[in-house]
Order: sequence, then C-alpha cells, then structure tokens
Amino acid sequence: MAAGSGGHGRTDIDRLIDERVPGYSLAAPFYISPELFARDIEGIFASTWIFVASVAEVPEAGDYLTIDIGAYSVIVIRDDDGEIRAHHNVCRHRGTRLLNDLSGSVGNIVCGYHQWTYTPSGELVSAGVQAPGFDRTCFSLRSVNLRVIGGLIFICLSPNPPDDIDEVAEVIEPYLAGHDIAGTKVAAQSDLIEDSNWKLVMENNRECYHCEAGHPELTCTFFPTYGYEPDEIPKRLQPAYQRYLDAEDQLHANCDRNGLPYALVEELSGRPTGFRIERAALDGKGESYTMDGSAASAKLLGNLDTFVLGRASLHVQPNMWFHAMGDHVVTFSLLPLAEDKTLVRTTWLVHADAEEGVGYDLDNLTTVWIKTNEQDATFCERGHLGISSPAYVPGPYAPTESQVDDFVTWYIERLKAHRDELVSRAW
Ligand code: 3BY
Ligand code: FES
Ligand code: FE
Repeated sequence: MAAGSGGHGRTDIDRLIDERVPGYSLAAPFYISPELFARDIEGIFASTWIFVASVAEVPEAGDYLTIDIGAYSVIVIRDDDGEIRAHHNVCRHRGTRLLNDLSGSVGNIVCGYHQWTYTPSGELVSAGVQAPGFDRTCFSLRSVNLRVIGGLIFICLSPNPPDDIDEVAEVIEPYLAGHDIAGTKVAAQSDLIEDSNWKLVMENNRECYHCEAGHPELTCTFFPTYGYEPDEIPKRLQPAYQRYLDAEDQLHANCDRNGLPYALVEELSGRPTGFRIERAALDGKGESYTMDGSAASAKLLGNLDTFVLGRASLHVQPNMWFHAMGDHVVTFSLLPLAEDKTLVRTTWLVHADAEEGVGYDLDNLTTVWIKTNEQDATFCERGHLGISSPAYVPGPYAPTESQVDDFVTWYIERLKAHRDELVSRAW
C-alpha cells in the first residue's frame, strides 16, 4: 500500500511515530500537519481520560457545559439526583446538535429541531407522535464515560476507557480531599486561544526552564528551581533553593497536622493515564499565587487550619495541570481546536461562601496566572512559528526538561496503542 494511503498499510504518520527519537523534540509534522492532528484527536483525545471541568462548574441540577473535542461534542450535566453525567451532544432523532452554548442550565434537554426531549440523565421523555411500536427507551442519549476524582471531572470518549483510572484516583484523591473542591465556587474563568499546536502548549507546561526569564509574576512564589536535580541547580538559584528547603520544613509540619499527603508520585509515562502529583512549598508568604505569596481569598478551603500549605500540583496527561492552595484552587484544561489552535481554559475556585470584594479581590486572585498564561501563549506561538519553518530540526531536551520528554514518550506510547487497537479490531 502506498505511503499515506491509510488502511492498515504503513503510512507516513506510522513512520513518524516509529522513528521518534527519545530526548529530542518531535519532527515538524507532529505539530503542523492536519493529518496528524486528526490522528491526535482519535488516538489521544478520543481514547484517553480528558480533564474537562470541576464539579463547581455545574453546581445545581440541570447545570451543563458543552465540550467540543474535534468533531465530537459532549454535554456534561448534573442530573436531578445530583449525579454528573456526560452524553454525546447529538439528538437520537436525526442527529442535530442539542445544546449550543458553552454552558447554561436546563430542566430537560430539548432538541431545537423537532423538540425531542431528554432528561438530564439522558432518557428520552417525549418525541411527539411516532409510529405504533416506537420505544422511547431505545433512544436515550448516547452516554460518555465520566469519572469525578476529588471534585475534578474527567471524560473518556472511548467505549473502552483506560481502566488504570481507578488506581490513579486512589493515589490522587487524598491530595485533593482537604481542599474540598465540592465546597468551592467559580470566582473567575478565562478562555485563551493560542495559535499553537496543543502539544507545544503541554510541553511548555511540563518544564520550568523558561520560568526564571519568562515569568516574573509566577516566580514571586513558584520556585524556579522546579525540575532541577539538587546537584544541577545553577549557582544563581542557590539562594532560592535554600529558601525552598526552609519552606518545605514548615510545609511538611503543616501538612502532617492537617493530614495532607505531600510526597511526589510521578508516573508520567509507561501507563495509559500518566500523572504526577506533589505538594510543594511556595516562595514569599508561602500561601498562594499572589505577588507576595499571601492568600488571595480570606476563607480557608475545607477544614484546613492554615494558609501556609504551598501548592498541591497535579498533572494528568494529555491535557491538564492544576494547583490547590489553602485559599483557592486553579484548574487548567486544554482542548485542541486545530493543528495550530489550542484552547486553554483556566478556572479559579474559592470557598463557596467567600464574597467577592469582601473576602477576595478578583484582580489579586487572577493576576499571576493571567500574566503567566499570556507569557506562555507567546512562547507557544513563537514555538509554533519556528517549527513551521522548513529550517526546523528537532533539538535536545535538557535534564530539567525530563517531564517534557515524559509527555512526548507518553504521547507516542498512546498513538502506538491506538494503532494496535485499530489493527486488532480490523482482524
Ligand atoms: O505545572 C505548572 O503549572 C508549572 C508552572 C510552571 C511550569 N510548570 C511546571
Ligand atoms: Fe432532534 Fe429532530 S433532530 S428532534
Ligand atoms: Fe510557563
């Protein structure tokens, strides 16, 4: 079969997957080819667990979000029993897209075309006049797998979702529990569309090599020694490293008292649901992502007894990063829009009883990550431009970029697993 002809023959894409060089950035087509983007949607975004929102984004029965992934559209909705469900946003009559806003609230889901009506849990309850023998129960909305882990909502479009999610949930839930995400509310949300391939956005997040020069606001609190082995830390960062060690001592005492785990667990590749979780100290006052590190919201989350809890940081492949502090939580969900367009959705959560203007100031709460996101968007957009040049050749990752290498390794592993599954299905 000719190269690039599809079917089960070896295509240009297969060759690129098989020829990936560990320790180096990917070949240009991974970032700029529409065919590879289509493979990413099927092989990654429709095959693995994707972080889409937190439970605070759908607080009441009937509250919903729509999440578009490639040609898929998914409704995430809280049903009348308080359960969060996911359905394909496709009417069972003639396929019309049902909900057309990014978020909202409904009693039932009513198709705008011929008014087929579904409950939030997906059952068809009315379909006008139908032929005798029409059985409504055969036309429920097609469901999508969904897992809530410590208040974070993950969906998987595949009918056979990776089953290691239970194991991952067991590890990460104790880190999240103390922050009681179910007891928070959305204080702010920003949708940033970056002119960059989604993998460049992820790779950029998985290293802090660029933090010292690139993120003046973030590094007021986020130690730029992140990612370095202790014996590799550059001399100029030694004072920061000493402050980090001191802050870690206090953090661990506070965590022990509050029953919060802090050990690093890192399994970013080698498994279907690659993840990393840790709790680490923040610089300055050590409480939050503000310019001096002091809490941005006056109301402590959950039953925590101090703001000095650093950051519980979670990375799950392929599309999220997350930080929980004593006073607020910030979630990041990335959704690919095209080979050169990526949506980064950032959501700030504070205690449900915190009052804007009294207990927290929106600018103070959001400034650090709004600036950091803008700076990262510029890096990713310039990365995309550089890689689009015929002069681009893959370059080597530094030791401090090991998590970038892990991300790319995971990505290639998943594309290979997807390819194997297609082949076995064809047999
Ligand atoms: O996970 C994160 O959000 C951080 C911020 C800086 C780099 N990255 C590891
Ligand atoms: Fe939805 Fe006809 S397509 S009711
Ligand atoms: Fe950054």
